[in-house]
Amino acid sequence: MSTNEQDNSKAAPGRGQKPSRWEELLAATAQSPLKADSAKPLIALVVPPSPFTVPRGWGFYLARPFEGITYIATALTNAGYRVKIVDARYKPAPLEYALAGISGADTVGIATYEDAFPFIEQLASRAKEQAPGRPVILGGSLVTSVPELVMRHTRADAAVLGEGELTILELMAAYCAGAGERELTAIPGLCLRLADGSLTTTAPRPQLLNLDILPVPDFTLWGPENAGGLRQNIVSGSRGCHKNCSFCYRTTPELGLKSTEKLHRELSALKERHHTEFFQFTDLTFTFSKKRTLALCEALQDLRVKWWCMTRVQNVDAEVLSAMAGAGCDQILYGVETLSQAALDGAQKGFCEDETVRALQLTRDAGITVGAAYVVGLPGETSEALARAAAFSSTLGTAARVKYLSAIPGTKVYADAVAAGVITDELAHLRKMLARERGALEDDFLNLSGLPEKVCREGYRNIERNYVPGPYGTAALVKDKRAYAYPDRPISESEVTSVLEEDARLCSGSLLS
Ligand code: B12
Ligand code: SF4
Repeated sequence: MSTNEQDNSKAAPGRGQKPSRWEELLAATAQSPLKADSAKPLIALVVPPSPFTVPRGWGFYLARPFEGITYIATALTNAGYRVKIVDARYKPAPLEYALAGISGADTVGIATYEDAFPFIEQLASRAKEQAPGRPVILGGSLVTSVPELVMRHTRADAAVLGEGELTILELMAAYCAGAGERELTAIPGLCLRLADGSLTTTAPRPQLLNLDILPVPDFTLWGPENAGGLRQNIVSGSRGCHKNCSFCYRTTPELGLKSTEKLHRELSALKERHHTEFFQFTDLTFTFSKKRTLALCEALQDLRVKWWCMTRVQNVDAEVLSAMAGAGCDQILYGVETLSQAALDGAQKGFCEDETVRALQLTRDAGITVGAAYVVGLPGETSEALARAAAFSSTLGTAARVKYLSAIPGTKVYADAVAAGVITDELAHLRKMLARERGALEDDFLNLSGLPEKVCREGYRNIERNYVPGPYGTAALVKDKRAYAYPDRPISESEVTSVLEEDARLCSGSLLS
């Protein structure tokens, strides 16, 4: 979509329907949270570890609180439940850490990511051994994309599919009321294990289009070590994406929006609470509407924070980029993916190289760091296009990320790979292939390009050589963030060193150092 097309934000708030009881509860408790009720279950929410790595300067992105689980925890806390986040990332013995963390909890929730299946299946099983009658609930992108597969091979009782805030409130209320199977199967948005061991998927829950009813995510629920170090916050103004690229899975396929006012209030509160100097927006297409982007930039301008976002090359023009630069935009990551037109068309990207060049040039001219994400291994990739991508990324398209093609469950690439017999065992794909993917040159990968593996690996390496440092990749970049947000409180040299050390630790084993 071009930036001049119709403003989709009109579609957002509520569609004129009467809010459900659970929407009302979510919105009301966001305004006036209920006191913790000791009669209600204690819910432990587990965040699994990940082998995933990132280039230098992006380490904070791996270590900061994930937004999804924070929303779940906040919605439950506001409704009076006692919640404990058990963050198993970067722990020497993650399974033991998680098991100790959930002991004593009345309900266990596990966030599922594409690369964490072995941990999830072990934890669900051990959690049931620890307390057989205690509900174990899965949620997040992996179980949403392949619910039956994941539920069949774990011992979880229920899976919350898609957006979780309303479903988890309704499910927990049902558990508290001692609901039976008839009541549970009437709750939308679930995959449930029934008493006879069979699985049933309930009616889909419509996605929230009006995100203004969400609470401000309470990152302090992650505990003091995280709450104290939130100078970078991972946030979003929207959920979903209206495109459907062949390799990309969206937990929320429709576009849900926060209003500019809500986002401004939320970011101001987070800046105030955590001394935030940098926001990482996870919106899938930040600039999908020109009108909305200009309004957001106006709101962001007076916040005095640097920020990063992702978008499509077709969704920017000089006016938008100039407004973004003026509002503190530090870097934009574009999904360039490949310079082969056949591969772009096969992936349903819907743009061409000229549009990429135009967007990247305009971004550079606006004074914003250009980031480009590439995928190696798509059908239609050519060695000539890979060589051009490397040359291109050394000039205009400065690479920020290159990854091999991955068959992510729920995508066309995945369905095609299963249909064509490239993936013969879906469970093995989850347990082995995906669980080992680090986002690094040495990864095993799905090569649908028809090119020899060696050519793909060389193409990857040549693009990677041109990495632009991530937002916290050098001392100058670290200083720049603080100076912009807090001009009267310069960062000390020792803090700069500790930021760079954290980054090096999290990105270790990764490419660029
Ligand atoms: C930010 C991000 C990351 C960051 C995380 C940083 C951070 N600190 O948050 C990093 C860089 C680490 C990352 C890494 C990877 N990511 Co990622 N990432 C995202 C991204 C852009 C945003 C996630 C987010 O915060 N969304 C906003 C929140 C509100 O939504 P949500 O997470 O879906 O949470 C909701 C529901 O899922 C549910 N829910 C979530 N957890 C739980 C838990 C329980 C118990 C319950 C009940 C409900 C529930 O309720 C939440 C609120 O509604 C998404 C795309 C997207 N926009 O969703 C991809 C995405 C989640 N990532 C994806 C992938 C594949 C990966 C990687 C495996 C790398 C890869 N191969 O590309 C790695 C490893 C993941 C990991 N274990 O960390 C895929 C997942 C696909 C799939 N089928 O599993 C997605 C959907 C991107 C895509 N389009 O392909 N990622
Ligand atoms: S790759 Fe980007 S544009 Fe395509 S569906 Fe995913 S988020 Fe949307």
